[in-house]
Amino acid sequence: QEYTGIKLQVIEWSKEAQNVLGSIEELKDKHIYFIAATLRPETMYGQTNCFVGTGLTYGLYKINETDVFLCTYRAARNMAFQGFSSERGVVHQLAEIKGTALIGTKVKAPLSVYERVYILPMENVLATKGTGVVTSVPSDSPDDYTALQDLKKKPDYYKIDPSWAAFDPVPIIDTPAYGNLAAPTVCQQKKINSQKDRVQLAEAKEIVYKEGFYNGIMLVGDYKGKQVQEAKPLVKNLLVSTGQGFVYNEPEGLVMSRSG
Ligand code: ZZB
Repeated sequence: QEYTGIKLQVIEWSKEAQNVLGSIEELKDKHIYFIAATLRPETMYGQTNCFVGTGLTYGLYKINETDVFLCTYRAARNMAFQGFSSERGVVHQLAEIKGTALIGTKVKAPLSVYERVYILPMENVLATKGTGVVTSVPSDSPDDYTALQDLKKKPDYYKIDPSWAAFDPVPIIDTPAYGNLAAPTVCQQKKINSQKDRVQLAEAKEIVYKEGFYNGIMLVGDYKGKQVQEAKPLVKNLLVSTGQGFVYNEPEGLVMSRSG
């Protein structure tokens, strides 16, 4: 599985993260990035937030003299075999932190129309997939749309400040069947009410993915007017060539056997 790793730079830590990480000397003056794994680089214009799993633990890993990546240990280890560490296969962990402590951290999401977005909680983040960090595009991902709606409806329950979730989905891809906000449209049609509606969400994801990929037209950004299929590798190259992203492979068989 080939992912694009997206680098979301930390602008300001949440209070809790500041407490855990603030005194760590090796993190001072470093560029620290949440690393999200995506299969849809062309949708990055519509990022409204970034999700972490509340039950997951993350590490901060030294990549080189200036950069630190935040992701699961599993992902850091895979990356260490793909050139993201000074010594092949060796991870250099600087700190560890729980997903819940990261919520409310302010980051810069590459290409997003929003200047700054927040780290927010999602219930269904898989520890065994990607980096455990999931950047959120509610316009074109039913999972993201539903999780963000849940947060907007119940900020107290999810222990977030409402302002962190106060970002509207951005029309970034036009589709003949579901218009320019395909995920919200399909979620409404299927009457999906919460991120706990797993079965319907899986169906919605399949539908939205196919329609966007095969019939979608870019409405924004550097490849506005182009078909999604055509824009996808171009946006990926743009992210990589500007240092805002990188190509990351997940050895699927290996992942399955390790995660058990
Ligand atoms: C941005 C994005 C925009 C995504 C979109 C999807 C969509 P798949 O096909 O099942 O492999 N993802 C990545 N890592 C995780 C994780 N650890 N736990 C849960 N979800 C994760 O799904 C790949 C997608 O799953 C990735 O691409 C990522 O979300 C999410 F408009 O990144 B995507 C219709 C889907 N649209």
